[in-house]
Amino acid sequence: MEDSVQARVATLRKQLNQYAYEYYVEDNPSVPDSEYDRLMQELIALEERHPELVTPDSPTQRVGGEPLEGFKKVTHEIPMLSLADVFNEQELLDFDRRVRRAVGDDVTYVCELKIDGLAVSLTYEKGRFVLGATRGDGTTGEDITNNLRTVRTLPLALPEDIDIEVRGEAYMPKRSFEQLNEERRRNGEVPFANPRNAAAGSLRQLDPKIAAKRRLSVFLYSAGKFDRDKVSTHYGLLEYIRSLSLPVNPESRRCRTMEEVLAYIKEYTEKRDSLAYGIDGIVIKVDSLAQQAQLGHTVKSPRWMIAYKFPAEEVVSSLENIEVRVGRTGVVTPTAVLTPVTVAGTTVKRASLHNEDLIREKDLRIGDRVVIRKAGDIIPEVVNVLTEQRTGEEKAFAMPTHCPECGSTLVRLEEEVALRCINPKCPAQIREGLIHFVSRNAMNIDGLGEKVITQLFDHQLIRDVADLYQLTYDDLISMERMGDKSVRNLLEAIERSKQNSLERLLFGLGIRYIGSKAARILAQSFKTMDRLSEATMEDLQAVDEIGEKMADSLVTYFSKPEVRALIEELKAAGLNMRYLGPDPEEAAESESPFSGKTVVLTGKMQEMSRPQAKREIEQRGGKVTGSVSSKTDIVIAGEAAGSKLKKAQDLQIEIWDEARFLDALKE
Ligand code: 0OX
Repeated sequence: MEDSVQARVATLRKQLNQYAYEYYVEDNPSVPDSEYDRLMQELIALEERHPELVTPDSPTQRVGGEPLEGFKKVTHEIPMLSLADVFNEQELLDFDRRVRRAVGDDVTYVCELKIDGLAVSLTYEKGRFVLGATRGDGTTGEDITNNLRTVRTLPLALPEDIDIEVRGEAYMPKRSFEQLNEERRRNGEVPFANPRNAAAGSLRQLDPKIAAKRRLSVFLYSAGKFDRDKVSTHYGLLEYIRSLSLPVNPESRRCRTMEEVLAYIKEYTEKRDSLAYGIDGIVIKVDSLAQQAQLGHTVKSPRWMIAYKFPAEEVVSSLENIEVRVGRTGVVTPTAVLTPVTVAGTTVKRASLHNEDLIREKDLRIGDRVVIRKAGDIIPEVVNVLTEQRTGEEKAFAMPTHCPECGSTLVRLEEEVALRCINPKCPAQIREGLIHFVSRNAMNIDGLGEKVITQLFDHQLIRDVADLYQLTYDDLISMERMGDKSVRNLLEAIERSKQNSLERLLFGLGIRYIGSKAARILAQSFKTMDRLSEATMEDLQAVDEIGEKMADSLVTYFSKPEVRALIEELKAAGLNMRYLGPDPEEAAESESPFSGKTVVLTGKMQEMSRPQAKREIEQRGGKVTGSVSSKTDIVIAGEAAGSKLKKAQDLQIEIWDEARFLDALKE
């Protein structure tokens, strides 16, 4: 091969890297896009002709590699510590005092923006990007090299052949976040709650092609292993990292006094909204590396730095209405319908009001101006009412005494805050029950979602689950947005569902306390619907994991004549009533969102007591523990969740609200 090809390839890569840096990092391109594209095409063509010249750090290789099966674990040789938080000026001054007591009065700080993303580590060997990892629990993270490769602002090769591990925050710029969510809404996908979740979700994609489309970015602010002789201050380290053409946030500043630190905080509290990326506070670090070493660190975080967290963003909106919804189990929940407002990066239109007590405590009236905030920056809540802005036109709200759908008297069961409609014939409960019956982890009838069920129900084509099996082509074609093809597919899906194994049907029937795992255990133990429906309390409780409450619920359920009639009807329609399940171990592993997960419950839930929630999770293969740690997979936050929720946020653990939890139980 001619030397000239090799030389040309090298020149092209150098030029492309330079232009990409100007474009993505400096936001100041020196050539038009067309020139960049032309050079890229030339490089692609040369590499196609000479595949032996392709290297992993070539700018053509941002999206290489096939989807992974799972992420490999990465051990951080130097642990990735986290930040200690303070929430007010006083705590900040206390920090300063502690620092001065330890190292004397000659202290300079560096103030940085606290980027709202997730911590990552990037390893370069001989100047080449070889490994990208998440922080994980600080000791062990996940290998997300292929996804980080797709981040345009990260060079795949450094200008020097050095070994260095740099650390920083991966984030999704506000604009990219909005575009992504718009697209997701258009495609009928659930939008991300905030840019941090979107960034985390993108970096945890097994297919790098998806990450590549997500337009992530990174700011680097520290180093793991590197040649420490290079620098003696944190600010010097930032400059050094920047000199390696790695992206460093430009807003960092040395501050020589606490007045300057406070001025920096004030300045960026005001500039916050105009930045292209989300920040959730300011990080204050001791500048001198010698002083940092003197201060050391606790198990969790360095003593030489602190994060000042901005107070949760609060905005004002109007309470347009309070809607009341009846769920499958009859629980009635009030929801605030708000004039849409942006809070902490996303649009909020509704907020759960949980129950009547909360409405009374806050004295909420329809038409009120209300303060909204997101608990833990995630779950929208109404903080209080601006009573001084009342005009007198506001209308007091009273929870209905009767079910809004069936008119029967609502009751408050013992030990429950929630109101319930206990009419088993309540159309709302029946409709929700039908939606549950066809859902993925129950009968899994594709093409039969909430909208179609509601239409069929409103047209009185279905009143119970047996009616689903009597639907005809003519019934379905008359529904909105149902064409010939979708009707045929749907009929096929309904037909297919008749062959489901017994546990799906059992779960789908929505028997109280019988989640998908209990349904599977029952199906495995009793094998047929007939045997199960004849089982006594003793027979049922003899099964491991079936307690008194479940047994009682089953006996009561099967003793009802209308249940017996329904089961006969389903039999006559040709539904399978036997357990066909394969390997029970395997099935138990794969199907619940809780299998193998460690879950922490915090705050007060409306629909379920804590012990019940615990049981539901355990029935689905999850473990419930009392405190949040890096081993926690999910934190379920009810109302007024406190320090555990905060800790979960700090550790970047997945947080669910009650609605999401209840949905997951249905799965
Ligand atoms: C940020 C940010 C996070 C250094 C050692 C422990 C924390 N989110 O922007 N962490 C750090 O510092 C590390 N700095 C930041 N700017």
